[in-house]
Amino acid sequence: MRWWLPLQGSTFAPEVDGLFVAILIITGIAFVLVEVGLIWFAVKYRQRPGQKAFYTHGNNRAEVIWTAIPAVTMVALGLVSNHYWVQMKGRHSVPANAYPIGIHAKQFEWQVTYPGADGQLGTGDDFTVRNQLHVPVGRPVVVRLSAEDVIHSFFVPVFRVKQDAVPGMQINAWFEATVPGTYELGCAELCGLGHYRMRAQVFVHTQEDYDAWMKQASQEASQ
Ligand SMILES: [Cu+2]
Repeated sequence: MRWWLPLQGSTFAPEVDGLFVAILIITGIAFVLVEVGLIWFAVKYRQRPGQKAFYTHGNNRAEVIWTAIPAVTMVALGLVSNHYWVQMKGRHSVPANAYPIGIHAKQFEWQVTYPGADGQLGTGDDFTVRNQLHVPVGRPVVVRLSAEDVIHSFFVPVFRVKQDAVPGMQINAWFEATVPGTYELGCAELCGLGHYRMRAQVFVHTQEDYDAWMKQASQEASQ
């Protein structure tokens, strides 16, 4: 039983989780310090008989310190996360050898188009399967996302990949699966009444199994 984050199923997962935990620890420390200070001051300076309130501007040095530390922390986190962002979502981030799969989102299903034997989308041997995303393990995959009607969001938690699919646009999202198994793809954008059932299964295969599945599925599709 997993009580914390989902399985780390792609090359992105350790980096995303590392950043998540780092931010959680930093904000956790800040939270504890601020709350302890709040309670400490509320008790220490509570109203007591004979004690008179007085006006104070505050303390310049303390203000500079508690502004500078969060500012530097934010910039550092921004730089680190930008490094990961460029890897995952940067304009030139998709590896040249990535295996292409088309995903068309519509109310309320995922239409997954496979490139067939030639490994190329947009050719005669392409075929489409509903609500099943099959990918090979250990190989970069690029999904070409489009939407039929409204904005949907392609979200595979084990890959730590989430990308909106927007009508009128084709958006590329890439990942490299690392652990064979069966996982979940969900729509992460409230897209209508059937949003809750807009989900698909993700099958991560070894290359051998993937080739066998591809052969069988393309035969079934052509019949
Ligand atoms: Cu949706």
